Amino acid sequence: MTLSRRLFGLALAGGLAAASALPLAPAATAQDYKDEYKISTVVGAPLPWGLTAEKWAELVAERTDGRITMKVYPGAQLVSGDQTKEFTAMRRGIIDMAVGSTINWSPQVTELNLFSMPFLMPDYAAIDALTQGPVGERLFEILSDKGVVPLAWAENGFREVSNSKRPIRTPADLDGLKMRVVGSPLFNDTFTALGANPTQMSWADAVPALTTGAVDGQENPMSIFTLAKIHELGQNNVTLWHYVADPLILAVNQDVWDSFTPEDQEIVRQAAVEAGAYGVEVAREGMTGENPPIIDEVRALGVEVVELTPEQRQAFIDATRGVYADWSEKIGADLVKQAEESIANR
Ligand code: X2X
Repeated sequence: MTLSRRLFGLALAGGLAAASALPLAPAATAQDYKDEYKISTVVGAPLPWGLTAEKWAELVAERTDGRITMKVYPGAQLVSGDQTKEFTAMRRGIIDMAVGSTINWSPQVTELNLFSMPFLMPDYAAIDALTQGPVGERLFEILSDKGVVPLAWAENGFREVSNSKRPIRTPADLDGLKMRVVGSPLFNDTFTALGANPTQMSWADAVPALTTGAVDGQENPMSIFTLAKIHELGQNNVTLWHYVADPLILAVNQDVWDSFTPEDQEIVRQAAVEAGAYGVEVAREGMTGENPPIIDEVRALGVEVVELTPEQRQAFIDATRGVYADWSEKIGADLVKQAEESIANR
């Protein structure tokens, strides 16, 4: 609990007369602001999440007349590339703010594994049903209890699988493939259930591992695949299986938040909401519709793109049901049920 909240609690307990005698927490004033607030991201512009972070900083600078200067630090450089430490670093105040993936924060916030449950979300409307509904609110409450202030959602996207060996059409095609994954052990479990050989590493380590062939494949949104030129690393097979999607969360360290005046808190929050909405829009550009343009774009790079039939996709769903059941217990069966209901009613 922050000092101001503790004092507020005391004031309530002591009644108004006593409260007026209490030394109140010093009100935040703009004079106390830092010269710069650091926003952590894993990948920078022109990727959607770098664009989201930049938009957030730009709107806040404009609307506070420069009182609050936010700067984007991509490449998870504020945590030496170790992206799964980002949440802890933000909670401890080593970084002020982040636009972070639910995958990277899930080692510390178990409930965020929800979005990594294999084949939970069939389409974009399903992502929205979670982030914009009661499930999203509940997840934000959980984050708030952990010393960060979540403000808005953005998007990395549906994660598709690529590899250098062969087209993947059935779970058997993944047999023995060395796959780079990141996040919580849920990813190890999913790829193990599919017969692959998963190994955890940060994005900073994944690129060299793909280059040398230390790993055969990876999974990431198509925006990262094309803009990071993953096809140039020998990844010439992509299967569009939409097995999980990672939203991004715009959040601020609690003490940094408390140091802002209420007026500036409102500006930072509103700017986050607008930057997040913009981020979702750019993340989905070229990815939606009957024939998403991204497919032709990736094929034009010389990559074989497999689009699964519903029956083929079902085989992957069936092969990962055990993992889904195990992780429902870990995440919280009632939260998973609420998510399934939100998706069913989308
Ligand atoms: O490392 C990844 O795969 C990335 C960039 O998508 C995340 O940070 C989750």
